[in-house]
Amino acid sequence: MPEQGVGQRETILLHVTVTASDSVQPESLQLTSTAHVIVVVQDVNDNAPRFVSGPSVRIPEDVALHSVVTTVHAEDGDAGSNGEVLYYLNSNSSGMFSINTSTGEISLEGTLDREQVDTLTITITAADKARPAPGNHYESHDAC
Ligand SMILES: [Ca+2]
Ligand SMILES: [Ca+2]
Repeated sequence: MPEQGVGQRETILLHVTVTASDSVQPESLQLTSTAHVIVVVQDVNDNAPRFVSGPSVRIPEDVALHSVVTTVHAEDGDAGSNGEVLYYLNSNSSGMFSINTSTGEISLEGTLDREQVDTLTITITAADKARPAPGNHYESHDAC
């Protein structure tokens, strides 16, 4: 099997052979039956998304409204929906920014004025799509 991506490593195929035999003696008279059982080890959501994008970005104050100013990215080592990441902006963005929940693209939604405010801090949360949500599978990330 070829090497798979991080998100797919959690599914492993184990091939087990089960042999049933009776205990008649001598052994040459024993009857046996063999079954092949495939055991599929399913993924458990034991990885939280981890941000791999930088914690800060510099943007010019005249950047156009609604344009993408940066993209955040988090990785999750689990398989399927356990490893698919969604991004959320916390309330501290004050309407200045919006985020694409699927891609992590952050767009400018308000007018910047460096002479008034030269650093903005917003908090982004990455959460995987595991259901039901266990509550400890996401982390927050500050971007300036
Ligand atoms: Ca896992
Ligand atoms: Ca996960």
